[in-house]
Amino acid sequence: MGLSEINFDGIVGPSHNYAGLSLGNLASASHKGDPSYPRAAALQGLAKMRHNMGLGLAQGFLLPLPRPNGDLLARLAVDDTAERALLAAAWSASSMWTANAATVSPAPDTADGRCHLTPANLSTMLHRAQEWPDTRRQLAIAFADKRHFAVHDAVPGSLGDEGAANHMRLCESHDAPGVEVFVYGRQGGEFPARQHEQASRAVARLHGLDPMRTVFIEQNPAAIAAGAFHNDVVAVANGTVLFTHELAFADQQGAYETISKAFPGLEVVEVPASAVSLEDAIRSYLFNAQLLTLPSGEMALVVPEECHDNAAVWAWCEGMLAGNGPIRQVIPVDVRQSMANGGGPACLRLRVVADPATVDPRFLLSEGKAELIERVIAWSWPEQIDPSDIGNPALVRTVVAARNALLAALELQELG
Ligand code: SUG
Repeated sequence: MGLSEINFDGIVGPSHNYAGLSLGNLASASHKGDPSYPRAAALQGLAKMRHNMGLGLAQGFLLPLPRPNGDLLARLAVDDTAERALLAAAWSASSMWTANAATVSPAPDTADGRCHLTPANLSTMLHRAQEWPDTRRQLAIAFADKRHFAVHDAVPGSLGDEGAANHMRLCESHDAPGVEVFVYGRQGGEFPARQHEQASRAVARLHGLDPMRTVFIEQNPAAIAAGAFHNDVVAVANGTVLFTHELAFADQQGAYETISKAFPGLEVVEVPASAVSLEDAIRSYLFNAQLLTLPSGEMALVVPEECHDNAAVWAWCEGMLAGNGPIRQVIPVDVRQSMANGGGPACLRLRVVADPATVDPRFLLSEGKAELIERVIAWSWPEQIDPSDIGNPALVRTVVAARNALLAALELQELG
């Protein structure tokens, strides 16, 4: 088999909860303290994976990381007097958003012809900064074949890196050399800019990218201020298409020119602010969509159902479909449990271009395996978590046992 795009979705972990931990992520802040439904959340994620597999696309998954994180609790000496947010950080199921797990450069883009993966240090937020050593361990198992993959360490934490959420790739086809676009933010606004330019540049060097096919673009500070804490909340690319809000980049026209110089075949599908305001884009997560090339060659946009609920956004989608653009289908999916923490369909997946035969098969989904995972989730994931339950010893036992049951079912106990 040849190289194809495989989407690795994060399975939503059994400790999924709403702790309001992410400054600048408006959904996380506004759902702080709500009860969460981990079982429903994980089943929504599985349904999305099955849906995309049903479109004829390769699908993989990554496992939830161990929570609560005893090491983090110990290093912070968390006790009854400590801030609840510190306890909640150690319980966070945030590794579900695998668009932040790593930056991935496919083999055709790199100097040594291997696919390179650098886990994101996620250093801006405490609950996310704990992820990368465990993520790295998992990536090193899934992509263990060193003839085809190189898995790096994260770049040092003083340079924030949030992974594929701030990285886009343009190409004539997934297996052809592409142009990689890194989007960084500049500090100084009300909310943190989580992606540091020098982190992006370090990742590009680590991956051995060709400077002629690598571009660095500044995110629009106004987008960050409006709640676009990652670029993938206002732009997404696939194949030759860049689907973007008009206000995604600090210098929008300059960004198009820079990208087209490196990739002359660029097709921009721009949504003007007059049709969809930044506020509506962020509330609906129109751009946090999976822009997929179907086996027929047509492109489909898998959007959250919230897009359907938003009149301006849906009107724009209908108008776009009636026109003659490159995106031929818009498909809403229900990922509401993840959305309430600021994670749409695109946050939940990490794209890896690879030959599926070179990936550890335990991380690849099939219909049978999807049923198995759903069965484990249905009997072992907690139905509901109230914020006051966090830290409760009985809940600790439940979430640890649930994850262990999944690892056993998938024969991945080495992640235990
Ligand atoms: O890092 N939310 C995540 C959402 C990540 C979305 N990913 C992408 N855009 N690719 C974040 O802000 C909320 C957790 C809480 O508040 O409990 C959270 O971490």
